[in-house]
Amino acid sequence: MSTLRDRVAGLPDWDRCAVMGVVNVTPDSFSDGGQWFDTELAVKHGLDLVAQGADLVDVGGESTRPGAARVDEAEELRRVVPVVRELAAAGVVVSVDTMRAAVAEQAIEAGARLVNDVSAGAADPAMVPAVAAAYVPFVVMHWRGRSIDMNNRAVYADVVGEVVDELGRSMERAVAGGIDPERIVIDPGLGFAKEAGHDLALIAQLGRLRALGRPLLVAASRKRFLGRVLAGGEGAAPPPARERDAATAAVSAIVAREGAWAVRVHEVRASADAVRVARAVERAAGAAGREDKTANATGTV
Ligand code: PMM
Repeated sequence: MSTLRDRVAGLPDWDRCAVMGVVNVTPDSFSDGGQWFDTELAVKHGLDLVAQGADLVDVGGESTRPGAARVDEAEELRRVVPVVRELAAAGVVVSVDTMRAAVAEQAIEAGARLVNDVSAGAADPAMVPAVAAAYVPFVVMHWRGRSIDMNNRAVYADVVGEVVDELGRSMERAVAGGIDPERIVIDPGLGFAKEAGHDLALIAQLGRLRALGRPLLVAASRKRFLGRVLAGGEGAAPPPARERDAATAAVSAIVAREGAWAVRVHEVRASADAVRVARAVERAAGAAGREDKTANATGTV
């Protein structure tokens, strides 16, 4: 665990784990599909998330849920760019969630300040050069292939070790393609080619990902592994995605305490509280540590 705050060049410093609110401008995302599938509603939702405590807002126009088919580029542009433009004009720090370089480029022109590509540049060879040229921060997520068949790739001997190695290679490719290492954020890709046990192991051993030396984004919000945890026994029905927000906030508190740079969540308010509590506990731990040292030095313990 680090008490030094991670910094990402090109983005504000938040002095605690940041909260990234999600705006999915899609008809079919597994957790909130269809709710914000309209520019005006999506913009309003983004502003509401900021009012609830989001530090930045991640706008996406393509669902990455397991089994999802791709949308075409023109449609993705139509969904994403106007929402990015309006939120950025309102002063919101906007991230764009896309696997397409053309969408990233137009979103950046419209004011996006971070590119969040779940494929880390693997889905579109033009992505890394586009992000490098725009000189914006880039999320490198652990990914083993497209949503359509990713569940078949959830095979690991040592999930944490393999995720660290594969993320390290994706980072190297991004840097070789011209992206400033100081602008890279890494993400374990919870639920992407992973079973519930893999996701939990990654959360439990987040410190091993910090060995990669870059700030960590954790996106547990409403994911299947939380459904499994809440269902209890094997074979029991998991609660629907929208009933996993308290569990999501619990993960936010845990990973914030473990030094995550940001959490990506659909329901912001509870996670905004969770990261503030984690920060207060971190400060108290720092103060207690200093008191212990003083007491030891003066022989009072
Ligand atoms: N998960 C989803 C979408 N985008 N981006 C990052 N960086 N990390 C993730 O784990 C991630 C993501 C899928 O969830 P959603 O479609 O419900 O938002």
